[in-house]
Amino acid sequence: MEAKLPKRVYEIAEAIRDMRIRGAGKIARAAVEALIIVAESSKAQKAEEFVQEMDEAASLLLQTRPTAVSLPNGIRYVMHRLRLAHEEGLDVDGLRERAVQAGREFIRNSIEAVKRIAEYGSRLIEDGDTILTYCHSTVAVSVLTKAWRDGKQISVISAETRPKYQGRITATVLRREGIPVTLIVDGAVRYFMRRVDKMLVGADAVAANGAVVNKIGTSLAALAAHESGRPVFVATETYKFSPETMLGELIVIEERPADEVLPEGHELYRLGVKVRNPAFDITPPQYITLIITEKGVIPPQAAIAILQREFGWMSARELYKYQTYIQK
Ligand code: RUB
Repeated sequence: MEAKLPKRVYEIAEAIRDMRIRGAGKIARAAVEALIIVAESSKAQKAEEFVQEMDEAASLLLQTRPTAVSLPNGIRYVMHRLRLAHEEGLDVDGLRERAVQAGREFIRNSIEAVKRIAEYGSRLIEDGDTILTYCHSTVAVSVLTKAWRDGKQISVISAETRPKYQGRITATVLRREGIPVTLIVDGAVRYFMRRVDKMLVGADAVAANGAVVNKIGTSLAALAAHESGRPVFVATETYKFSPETMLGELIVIEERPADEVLPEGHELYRLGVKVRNPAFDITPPQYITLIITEKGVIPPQAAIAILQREFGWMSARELYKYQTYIQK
């Protein structure tokens, strides 16, 4: 029988799905927060019931957005520790404590990671730099803000990022800091590239081969940067690295509703025009200069080393077993 989860958990899942909570880091923290809510409010009497409730919440949250690897990794962080505690034979209160502790630890580490990336990343920014950014990444913004607060006179070109215009959020946040910002349409990225010193973006996922998944259009911008010989930096926490890609799995690219591109009822639909709305694309490692993580700055080719360090304790078999466990 399916457990009735707290209302707030459905609300969080819905907010992630319809992008009121967005950006890979915030998505992961919100999902883990939801697991903490389930753990704290569970009325389960038996350990099995408690684990089942947590499992149901995990599956609900996992289905909200498919591309941000931070989401399954955040959920895995809590559920793996819960599973170990269950194997140890802990009772409901013991399991609750472990789950809440793991959740809080993930959120704390995640916030700490962003601060550290800001420190490492800002060292790559020079006084007088003009930096092109795409979409809205909290991590990329924190790098730019840190550089600015350190006294570097930077300016930013923000691509507006159709169809949801996250570039406007970036422009708002940076402008409120006092940073000079120019907003451009996505199609103007190559036009401006020669006036730019660097490109900086966040990530939704990083694959074992160093390819980076980020907002649709990032790979075109990176291609233009490559053509103009401009460095491309990606600022991302290591929990956005995808362990499944070590086993050759591909990252799923989310396809969002057509009405984000063309409003419902538009004449073009009647004419039979199809609309496609992939939310992310893949930038190959050869167009990426460096990936800035909380563990240090690495070339994209070293992504596998990060994955082995973070997830090396799981053999391929273990990982599959665990994956099945959380996707049940
Ligand atoms: C957001 C996006 C961001 C990454 C990183 O896409 O592509 O660049 O998620 O964000 P969406 P952060 O708006 O569709 O969620 O650095 O904040 O984790």
